[in-house]
Amino acid sequence: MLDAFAKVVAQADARGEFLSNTQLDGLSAMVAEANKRFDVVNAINSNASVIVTSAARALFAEQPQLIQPGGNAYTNRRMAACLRDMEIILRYVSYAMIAGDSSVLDDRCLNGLKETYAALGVPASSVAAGIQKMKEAGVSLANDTSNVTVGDCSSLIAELSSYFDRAAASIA
Ligand code: PEB
Repeated sequence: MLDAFAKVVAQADARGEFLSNTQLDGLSAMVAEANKRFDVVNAINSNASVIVTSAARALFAEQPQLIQPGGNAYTNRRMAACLRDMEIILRYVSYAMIAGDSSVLDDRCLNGLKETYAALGVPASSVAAGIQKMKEAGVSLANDTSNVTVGDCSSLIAELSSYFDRAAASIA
């Protein structure tokens, strides 16, 4: 598991070089913008259950077969497993966001997940659709300017979106 700092150190070390100015500038910008990053992560953490439940509700409205007999979210046990999976994925997206690097998401959540869903007979494309809905909810919460100092968060929002997209793409 890497964060943005460990990542550039590993890259530079692989080449036996000092950190480049570009790498230093990137880290410097990250430090300068750090409070926004904390606000984004806080918006997700403190609204995690809303993000998960609203995304699940939207998913089941779009794909009602999932909650009908024979569906993959039919029975309390499967519904609970589904909501739990969405929460796990959201949690790893939040870790990637605070780390500024996707490796924790890749290594500890996405690695082998597609194969796991195939083995379980859970439709991974439906999970991916659920992730896209969590992205919409997460991005809109992260873009909420009430109770924070207003600033340009476009690159952080793009980064946040990229972690959701990465999770969806890895299992789709
Ligand atoms: C991944 N999900 C399930 C299982 C595992 C995961 C390992 C099998 C074990 C269990 O049931 O608990 N676990 C999960 C994960 C990590 C992990 C992401 C990452 C670290 O350790 N059903 C639907 C939707 C979807 C869904 C499409 C969006 O209709 C999910 C939610 N996951 C789902 C279901 C099961 C499951 C298990 C229904 C239970 C499948 C079954 O037992 O029939």
